[in-house]
Amino acid sequence: MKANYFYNLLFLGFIVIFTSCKEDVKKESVNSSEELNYQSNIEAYFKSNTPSKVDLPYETEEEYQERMQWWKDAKYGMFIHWGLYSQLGGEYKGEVTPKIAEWIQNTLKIPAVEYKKLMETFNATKFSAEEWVSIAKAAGMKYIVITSKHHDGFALFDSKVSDYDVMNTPFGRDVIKELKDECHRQGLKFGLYYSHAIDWDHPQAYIGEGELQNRMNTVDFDPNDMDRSKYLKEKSFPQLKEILTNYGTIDILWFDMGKGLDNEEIREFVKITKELQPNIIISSRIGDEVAPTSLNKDMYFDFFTPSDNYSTGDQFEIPFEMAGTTNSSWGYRKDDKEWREPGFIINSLIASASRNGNYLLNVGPMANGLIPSEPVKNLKIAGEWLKKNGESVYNTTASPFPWNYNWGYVTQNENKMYLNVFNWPKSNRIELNGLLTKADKITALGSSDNLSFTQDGRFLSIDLSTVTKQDFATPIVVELKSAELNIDKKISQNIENDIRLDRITSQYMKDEKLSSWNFTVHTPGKFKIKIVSNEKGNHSKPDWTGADQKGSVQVAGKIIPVSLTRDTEIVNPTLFFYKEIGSNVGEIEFTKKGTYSLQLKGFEIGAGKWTKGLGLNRIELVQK
Ligand code: H79
Repeated sequence: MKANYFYNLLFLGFIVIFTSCKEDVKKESVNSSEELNYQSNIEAYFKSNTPSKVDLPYETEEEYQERMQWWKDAKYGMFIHWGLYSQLGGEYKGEVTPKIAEWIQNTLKIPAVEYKKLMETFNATKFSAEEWVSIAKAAGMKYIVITSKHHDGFALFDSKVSDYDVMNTPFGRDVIKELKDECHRQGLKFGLYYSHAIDWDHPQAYIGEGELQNRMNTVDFDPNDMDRSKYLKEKSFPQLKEILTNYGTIDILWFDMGKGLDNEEIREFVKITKELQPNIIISSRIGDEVAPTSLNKDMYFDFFTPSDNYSTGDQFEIPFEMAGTTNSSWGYRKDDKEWREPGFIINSLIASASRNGNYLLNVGPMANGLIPSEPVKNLKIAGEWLKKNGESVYNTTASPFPWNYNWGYVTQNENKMYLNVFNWPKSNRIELNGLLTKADKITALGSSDNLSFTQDGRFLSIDLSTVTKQDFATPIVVELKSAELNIDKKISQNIENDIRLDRITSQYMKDEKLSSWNFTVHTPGKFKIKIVSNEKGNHSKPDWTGADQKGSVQVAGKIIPVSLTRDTEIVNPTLFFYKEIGSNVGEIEFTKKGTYSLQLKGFEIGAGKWTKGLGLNRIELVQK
């Protein structure tokens, strides 16, 4: 999937569209956390979706925020992929699929008539909605999203539109109804995934040409002889109406893989959805996310879905939701035992929360209805941590700082800031850089003992030596004198004298392949320069594009030629399958205090999993 893409581009899209009337439009800039006014851009976004075009009820920004509130507070949901493919567990007639298990029909080119025979044996004797919802609840999840129909076309609900549904299996129970009722009984919100564009059972489900044809069923059907409007009219629109009509309130509609649909069709999907469920929340994969600038004008969605299992520390224009797997597949895969550890899960969740995002973590139940025991165990352990420390996650808002910290992540709730320490520093101290609001009181979450701290100018330094370190992460609560934070967003050397230049704080000029930062130095000296970049691409064969380009670093009057080498490797849980690669590129001396600039030249930057260019994460200047 070429999806995703475009972290930066999302920003760029908004910046370009919404500032283009001003005369001072400069080059494209990636970050500009200081200048960007998120609120007004959201407003502009909604105003661009006027009723005249989409024929939707107009919604003000306040109404949007209100409708999204439960979702933003929830932070954590369970994704469930379950269907006929669950019986195969990634293997068909002795052949193991090299790709994600729910794609097996497509990847192994199984003829539809053969694949459909799986209906005859679908009998989930151990299925219990109560058990699934209890697992999600014990994990600390606040909502569930399940595949009402995945790409194979098989419906897990009672459909009058198509016989290819769960009612025509020996199981014969409406899974969607049972799960929905149970979710609402146990107080969880309930959403549906619906594969609106791809359908391997319908002969007319045309997506597009070239690469897009890999997503279609070309084993049984001839792509040259397809009329998508028939598929939409005969199956996709009417089934969408069924799931939005027959089950009471549906809280989320998780459209996926909408690339290939045109804007008129997308508008029709939105219209049906919103008319039947006015408060529903819609995923951005309803359309082609590769072209956000045009989508912003013509589309309507409520949250943005960045690349699966790939969180790069960016903060988006609208809230995002990172969808992730507990092993490497969405549908059950019997040979995949590489389960995500509780610490990884907690890390991904908090990394998302600290950047205005939710985490939708998947389980792939087996055909008998049981969720594999390993992820259940890991989810439960993470859930126990959340039970104790949930205050630092639920109902919070993003970090007020534009940069990231080595020790962990920041979230905020009114005048409280939560610092979740994942990497315990050897010095037993952590610091905040740029906080001008005064701290009143600092404690470890769950303890009333005051921690000692110093606050001097832009630096708040906290002594952790009396804190009992928790498993996985230890939240520290900073109570501030005011909920209106005053943050100095200029980059500065930190207390340990190092300088961290995150990609998200850079100014980026794409045409000139130039990333630049300004920062202040308070303690001069010699520094090692290290460039850290992320692997990307297909998770089964991560690609590191660092060696593809050459350039230079210009800093303090010195030009240092740069060709990146794979010097160090770090596992960063938020990237799951991908590593952070460190490249040592030389040294620099700052002889005086003051403001400096650093420019990275010659490198096209593409932070997304599928975007072209170097997956730049940050540059570290470490004092020798
Ligand atoms: O529902 C889950 C996946 O089945 C679907 N979205 C999540 C939430 C999905 N994830 N990744 N993809 C789809 C990427 C698909 C990439 C593709 Fe391919 C490349 C489709 C065709 C070529 C991977 C490789 C799947 C089949 C071959």
